[in-house]
Amino acid sequence: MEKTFAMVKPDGVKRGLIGEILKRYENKGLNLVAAKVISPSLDLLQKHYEEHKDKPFYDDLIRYMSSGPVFAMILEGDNAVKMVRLLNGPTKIEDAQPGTIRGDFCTNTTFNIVHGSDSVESAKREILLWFPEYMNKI
Ligand code: YYY
Ligand code: MG
Repeated sequence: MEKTFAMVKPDGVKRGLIGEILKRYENKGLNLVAAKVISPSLDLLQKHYEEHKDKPFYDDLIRYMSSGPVFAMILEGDNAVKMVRLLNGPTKIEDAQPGTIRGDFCTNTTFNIVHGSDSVESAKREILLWFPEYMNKI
């Protein structure tokens, strides 16, 4: 069964949306395999967003992601990687339709409430980064 890494970002946690977001993933048929509330270290965030380190939005992104605890999850199901990204909605907020998490709960591309791995390879990398205790289980 395919696994992916997903996360409710700091504003989602602050706004009390963990339950709402998890419900959407579970309603779709994805199963929660592991979860934790964590205040990520700068080192963890820099590793997580390594691919974006030279982008103009990088500093704002790291500042935002350091602004409070996040809810980190491993979800499992058919096409889990793709399904989470469909439920999350597109990165560019103007393209996020109502019915998606980003489309329903945010107005800004940076403060976009949720993360989902973009490929099976990224999912493996991110699961090991955020859940190192999972090392022997994927
Ligand atoms: O995978 P996803 O989160 O949908 O987008 P990425 O292209 O990986 O960018 C990571 C993160 O960076 C995004 O969730 C918001 C922020 N960001 C931004 O603030 N401005 C952009 N033009 C692109 C991305
Ligand atoms: Mg991404």
